[in-house]
Amino acid sequence: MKKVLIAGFDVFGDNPLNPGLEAIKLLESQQLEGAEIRVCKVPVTRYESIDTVISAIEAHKPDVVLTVGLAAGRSAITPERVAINIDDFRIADNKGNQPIDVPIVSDGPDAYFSTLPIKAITQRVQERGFPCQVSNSAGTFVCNHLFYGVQHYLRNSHIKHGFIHIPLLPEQDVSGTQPTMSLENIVEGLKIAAQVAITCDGDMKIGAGKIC
Ligand code: PCA
Repeated sequence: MKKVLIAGFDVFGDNPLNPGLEAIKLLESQQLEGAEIRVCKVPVTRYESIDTVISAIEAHKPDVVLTVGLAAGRSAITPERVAINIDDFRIADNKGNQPIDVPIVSDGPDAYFSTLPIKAITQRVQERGFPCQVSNSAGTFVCNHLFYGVQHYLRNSHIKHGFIHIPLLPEQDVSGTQPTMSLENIVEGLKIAAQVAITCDGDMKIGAGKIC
């Protein structure tokens, strides 16, 4: 039986909830077709986040790793295309670190692409009725940091990995001014993404480009 590790971030900043954390609590007991789900809670802290996911990879030996975090302001599930080798934190992480323009891996390449089939995931999630779009920037905070660090660790491995940002939960926007997605839909979308990643060899060549 194949295994998918889904790693969700803990709470951070002034958000009392992280939908990534809430999603992994529900995903822990769920099953995919032909694959089991393992989950891992990730601290929103430079390097500790990477070490936590590497330890979970070593413990569970998954075929696919999905790392998941909140992107407030987004209206869709967004598989990230690329991780860049820079930390430029607009706010401090949960241990007070706030690096500005510091490489994550000093001698690492400028960027790594996701090894998930991001186009196939996007198409399948949309077909099942959930908003989903390829994103071309995971930002420069701990999500990008984790995405880059895990991809660097997996650079010579057959384990597929990529980062997926998800929207706020409805209860996180009591002013009603931000886009949100229900936890049920987020969980369903992540399950579809995991199933596609387990099943798909390579990706689909379909356009998802943006003009700025
Ligand atoms: N989102 C933040 C870090 C943790 C999370 O869930 C980010 O996008 O960097």
